[in-house]
Amino acid sequence: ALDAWYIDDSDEDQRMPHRQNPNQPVSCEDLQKLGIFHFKLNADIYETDPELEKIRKDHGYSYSDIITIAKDTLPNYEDKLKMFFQEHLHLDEEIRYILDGRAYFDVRDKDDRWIRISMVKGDLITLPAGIYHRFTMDETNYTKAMRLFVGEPVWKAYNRPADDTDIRQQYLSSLECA
Ligand code: KMT
Ligand code: NI
Repeated sequence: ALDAWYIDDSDEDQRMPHRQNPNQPVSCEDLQKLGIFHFKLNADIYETDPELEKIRKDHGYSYSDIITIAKDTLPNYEDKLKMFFQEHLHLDEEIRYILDGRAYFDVRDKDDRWIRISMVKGDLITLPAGIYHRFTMDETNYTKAMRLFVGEPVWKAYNRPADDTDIRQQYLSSLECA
């Protein structure tokens, strides 16, 4: 199961866990209600993994690439980390599979509170189009991740506020009970 929690509001280093005391855990079911899904895979065999193949086939994730985020491997490391940590949304799903290392994804819940999701090797997560989110390294400063996409990737991020976009309105509607 994923480890996720509501973060505190201290402005110490974003790489720290920012847990509240006592910890305020968020369950996998809570995340599913926000449209977030998680798969646990064996990252040691990602190149030949039939489970990954099945997920890709079922969801149409035809595109993939691999990004290694570390000071020495990613050009403009500091700038990119700042960009990743800007609260934003996309017009498409964001799908990330941690192949090595670790990191955090922060997502807004329906009351606009930040949830931090701990992502370690083997975690694949899908964030729905229109959800506000951000990404940060943790204290280990190293992540290798597969980025998946349906068709040609569109990396464009809409920084908050993006509340007047159709995708944001559609996402908010999807959270309401029928
Ligand atoms: C994003 O959209 O913020 C990212 O792609 C972060 C790096 S991928 C783990
Ligand atoms: Ni994003």
